[in-house]
Formats: sequence, C-alpha cells, structure tokens
Amino acid sequence: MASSLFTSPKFSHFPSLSSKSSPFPPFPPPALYFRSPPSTSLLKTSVISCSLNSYVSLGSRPGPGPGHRPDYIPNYIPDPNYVRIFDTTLRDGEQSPGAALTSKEKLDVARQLAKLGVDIIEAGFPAASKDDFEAVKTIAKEVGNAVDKTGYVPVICGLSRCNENDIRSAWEAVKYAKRPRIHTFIATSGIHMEYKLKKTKEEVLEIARSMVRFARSLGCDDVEFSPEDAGRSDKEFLYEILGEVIKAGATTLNIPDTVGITLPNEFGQLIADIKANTPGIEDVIISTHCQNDLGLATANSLAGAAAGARQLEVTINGIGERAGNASLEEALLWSSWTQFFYEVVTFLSPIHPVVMAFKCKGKDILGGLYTGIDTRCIVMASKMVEEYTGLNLQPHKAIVGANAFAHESGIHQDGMLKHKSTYEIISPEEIGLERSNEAGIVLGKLR
Ligand SMILES: [Mn+2]
Repeated sequence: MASSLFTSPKFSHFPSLSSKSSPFPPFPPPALYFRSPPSTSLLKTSVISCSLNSYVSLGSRPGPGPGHRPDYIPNYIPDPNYVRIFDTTLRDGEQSPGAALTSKEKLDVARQLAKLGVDIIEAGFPAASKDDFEAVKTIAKEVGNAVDKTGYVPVICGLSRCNENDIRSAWEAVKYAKRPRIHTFIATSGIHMEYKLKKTKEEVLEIARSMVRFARSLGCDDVEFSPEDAGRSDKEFLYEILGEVIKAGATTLNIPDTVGITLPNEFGQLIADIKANTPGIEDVIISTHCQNDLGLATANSLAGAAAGARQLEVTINGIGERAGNASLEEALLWSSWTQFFYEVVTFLSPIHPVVMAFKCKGKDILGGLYTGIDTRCIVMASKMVEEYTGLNLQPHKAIVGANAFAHESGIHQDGMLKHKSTYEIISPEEIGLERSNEAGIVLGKLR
C-alpha cells in the first residue's frame, strides 16, 4: 500500500490507535493507488532523526536572513523578512470532528511543535473545559519554559472570547510560560453580528476595545485580537475596530477568513488595505488565519504574507474546523517553486504546504521572506498528529502524503534516474525522510 513507500516514523510511546474511533473510513484503499505491488527493496525510505541534538540551531547564525531567528518582541519583528509561524493544531485542529486529544497527547504534540521551531503554540481554549485549561497550563509550564541553547522558546497562547471570564481563564493557564499570549476574538461581519451576537457595530467595537484593555490589565503584554469572519466584514469597520484595539494594547492583529470564502488575490488585497488604512498598524504584527473551505487556505496565507502579514496561523496536516486550516508544511516550502506552479499545485492539493512554500520560493518570489521552522521535523510532526487524531492523510497530500515523493510514469522515473531535479522540487531529506534505495529515489510503481 501507499504507506509502504516509507518507513513510517513510528513512535514507540504511541498508544495503539485501535481504541480511537475515526469518523472516516480507512483511507486510502490500497488497490486504487498501485496497479502492481511496489518492490519494497526499492521503495524504502526512512525518517531522519528529528531531535534537538540534530537540530541546526536557527538562532546561532548572526545577522538577518534565513537561518537566523530574530529576537522575540510581541509587537515588532527586528527583521522585516521574518514570518512567524503560529501553530493552532492544538486549538483549531483539535476542534476537527473526531480529533480530540488526551492531555498527554497534547503535551507530546506541543513538544514536537517546539522541535519544529514554531514561534507560537496556540495550546487550547482554556475556558472551554477544565481539561483544556489544565492542558494549556501544563504546556505553558513545561514547553513554555524549555528554553534551548539559542534562546528559543515558543510563545504559549490561549484562546478566549471577548469576555472577562474567558480572558481571565486564558491568562491563568498561559501565565506560567516564559512568553505567554492571550488571543481574544469577536465577530465583525454583518451576518455574525446580526444573527449570532445580536449586537450593533458600536457594541462590538466597545466590547473589543474594553476586553483587549482588560487582557493587558492582567499583566499580559502579548495580546492578539481577531475580528472573526474578517473575510466577510465591512472593510471600513475593520479599519476602525482594529485601530481601536491597537490603542487598547493589542500587539498582533489576526485577520481570519473564518469561512474560507476568499480567493488569494482578494485576501491579499484585504491585508494590503488593512495595512494601508488602519491607524497605528505599523506598531503591530498582522496575522492570517485561513480556513480551507475552497481549498485555498495555503494560497490565501501566502498571498497575505506577500501583502505584509508577518504571522501565519497554520496546523499540522491542515486539520481544523470543517475543511481545515492552512497547513504548516505547505507554507514553509514556498521558497523554490514558480508562482504559477505553486498556485496550480496548491489548488489541486489543498492540504499541507505553507512552510515548504517559503523554503522553495521565499527568496526568489517572496522578496526574501523566511521562517524559523526546521523542516526536517515535519514528517515526524505530521505522523504524530495523524496517529493521535486518527485523521488519516490522503496519499496525494502535498509534502507529507504517502505519494508526495513517489514517481509513477515511466517518463518521470527515467528523468529521476538521470537527474533528480527533473521532477523533484523538494528533497525528501528536507522534511525528514531518508532515501535508502540505490537510485536514491522513491518510485510509485514499477512496470
Ligand atoms: Mn479557524
């Protein structure tokens, strides 16, 4: 079957998944993907170890540019080309149907996210339940204080609605971290304000302003604000409410396309317009949070970065509400594909590439944008989240799918044997896979 293409990175401490009930049927049916059984001797790859010991420290190289992680200041990034990666696998991702994780699993995932080097871990929604509160608190205490030798430690963030109880609960959970953040949100679209909140624009604006101020008053100097459903909100109202929360002390403004309705040029224009028209915007970080309902979450996130966003919210494997979120792996590889090829591939394979996009195209197409992610830890993180959540990947998932490095047609295999760059834009080693066959390629089918 497709997964036999790789030596699956099994974690010895992983619990058996047989106890997990996935709402999805086993996927993929192997027979659909291989007309003849692959020869395992030629197909095996294995996972390169992903540990802090093998990690090439990102903070050890002086000066700006790839390989350097700028100092963490909530509302400012010393290098204008650095893009923060905010991982919400444990919050938005855990909201996926059937994806509930135990506290132990959440802590494991958080540790793996720190190995990846994500800048911010959204660890949960502390007011949602006592378990969620305790999980966020444990992650804040343990992962949020594990400073590595380069000085890196992830920010630990808790989500809260715009009310005092939620915000206090988020703070009580994250305050143990070295770098705690409160993320608070309220809907700003006409549809949400009228039917869900039953509040006027003026009321919503006052709640947002006072609750950001309240979060700051607790002693938290890192406050993120999200106008929920920004993708369908009136732009003039967005400029106004964002300007007000900046004055109230917000340090990151996250722009969610909550229902995944925007197209890349539209979402990029929204970020550009917010950047051009919001008073005080130069003193804060603009963030994106793109849902994948039209399969465009990764493309929209990258369009946002091109327009000035310097934080992207993503999840491992793209899991999340409904069709999921932008996927971490996909965005990171942006740094070496052509824009056209990138957009076509993203459209067809919407789940996994934010990080790899930066790696592939950041230099040439994105004016030098880069992230601090150690891409060699991607496969390990992907497998862990897949096993823990029971949400299996499609085999043709970009970057981390079982077939992502498999070459099927004779023409492609011939090209690969002559020179890998003919059909390989990312080497498997870059994401933590190792080739072990003589030709050094992963073949999808042998004729
Ligand atoms: Mn979301």
